[in-house]
Amino acid sequence: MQPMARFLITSALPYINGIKHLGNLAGSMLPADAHARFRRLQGHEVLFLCATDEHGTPAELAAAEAGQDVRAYCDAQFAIQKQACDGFALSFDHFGRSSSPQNRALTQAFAEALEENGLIEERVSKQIYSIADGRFLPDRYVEGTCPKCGFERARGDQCDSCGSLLDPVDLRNPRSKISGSTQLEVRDTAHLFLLQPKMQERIRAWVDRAEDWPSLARSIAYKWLDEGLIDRAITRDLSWGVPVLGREGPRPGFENKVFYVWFDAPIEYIACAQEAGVDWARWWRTDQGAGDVTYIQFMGKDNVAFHTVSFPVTIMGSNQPWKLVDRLKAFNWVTWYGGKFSTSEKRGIFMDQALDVLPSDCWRWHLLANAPESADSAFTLEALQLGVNSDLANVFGNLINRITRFCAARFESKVPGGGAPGERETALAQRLAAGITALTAHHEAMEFRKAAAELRALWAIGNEYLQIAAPWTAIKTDPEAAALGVRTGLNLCAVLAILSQPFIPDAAGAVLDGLGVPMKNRNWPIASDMGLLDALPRGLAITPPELLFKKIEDAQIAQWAEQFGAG
Ligand code: B3M
Ligand code: ZN
Repeated sequence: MQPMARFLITSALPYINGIKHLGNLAGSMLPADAHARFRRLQGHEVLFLCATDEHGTPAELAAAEAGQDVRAYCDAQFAIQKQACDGFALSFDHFGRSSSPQNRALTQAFAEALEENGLIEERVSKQIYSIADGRFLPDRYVEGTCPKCGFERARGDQCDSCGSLLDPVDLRNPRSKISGSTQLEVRDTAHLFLLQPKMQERIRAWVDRAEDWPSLARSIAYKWLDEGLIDRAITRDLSWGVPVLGREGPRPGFENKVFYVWFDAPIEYIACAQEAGVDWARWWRTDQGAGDVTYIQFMGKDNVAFHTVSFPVTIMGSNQPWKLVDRLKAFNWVTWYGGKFSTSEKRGIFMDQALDVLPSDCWRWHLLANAPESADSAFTLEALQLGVNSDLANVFGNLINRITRFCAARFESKVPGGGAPGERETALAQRLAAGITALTAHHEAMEFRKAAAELRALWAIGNEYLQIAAPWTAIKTDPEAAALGVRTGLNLCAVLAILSQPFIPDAAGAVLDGLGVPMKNRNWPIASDMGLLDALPRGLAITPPELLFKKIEDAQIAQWAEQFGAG
């Protein structure tokens, strides 16, 4: 057994506005969960954190649209998202909220440290002021005609029609998104700027050392460094967010401003550990024990720059001993029938809808086995059907079903004694050992597609073994051989269920319950353990699990295609 290590694992924080779609799930929370489960099964100490990302203009706008106070809106959305995460068996040690008091205090403390270190500067810039609303308007609160293409509902930050990045002062016929008023003028206003160029060399030296990062993450980080970091405004004209402090109370001139959402959101990774009520400094402060922690982050590729450059600027710029990310797993997109999943356009399948039509394990298996690792991955209902019907129902489910039912019918539901392992069992044990070695390596490398392929192959050897051992035939002539086949088959099912836990925890748990495997014996097996196929005590009573996976019928696919607008 390798010595116990400590893993801090975070998933990108889902935005609060609206329940997440399967693309969000597949590109951060779900693989992070599979990895956290794997590391726990190996016996390591894990702290797995996620939270809702609650600040920013989209949250304010969504609350306004729902006619709700923004805090009440966030409370309700948090409850909905938490329930969906529980439904997918995401095993967070804590699911927090970036609007927590802990994050507010920590964000303000980081800003103070950065300012003391000469990395924050107050600057005056020009911004649109709405006379009717009595306030400055952040980019997305201004709408108008795109100066490039003439689209009439372009947002201040970007035109949704031609994709141009815009500055709100460039819009023609600008109006306030809050009141619709066109009584706007350009006024001077102060913002805090983070002087990222001063940190450029330190960040580059750190990325140079980060040899463990996958190439997607490193190349994105270098792209930003090569283009040159820029001074970045880290405050916004909003009321919902972390207030900007001065020496005593609000910072003068910043009474109606808060920190930019991307400034406080990553700090929530730390605050979340504080919210969790654990000894958070042991995980986050290298002067208080976090030096031996391996910190792994999971995220979609659009988040990589914020995690490899912006957040490290905050952390390193504080000159305080915070833990930095060690390994970073970035994902491409899951696409939906040629387009993108989209929350704003309600395109695709959302987490709550998914659970209404299929158990979470079916989604988990399909999404992890097709994780968008080296390229975008196209989601189709037909591929979902195939994965569930052939991998889960025909191969894994069928194996468990056949052997446990046969044991119930012919061996009084008890693990039989009798019969001595021969060549067939030795060959099986060797194949199993090789499979465990490969599967472990894929999990350690966070290669989810490869891990799924290896697991699928191991399920298949179970059926192959039973095909040859054929205890249902042997029982007529050679009860000892039948007993051996059943015992080996049951043990194999137990090992396979243990190995399946990171992917399909519910079904794996049901199998292990049925086989009477106590919790303490569900840990990740050691490949060289030659006793794996004879671990269940002889005479142990088993209960065949209920049907593990129901096949998906063509009619259901047709119905879901209609319901979710597929094709
Ligand atoms: N809220 C999620 C996204 O871009 C964004 C991640 C924050 S991680 C600190 O999908
Ligand atoms: Zn345009």
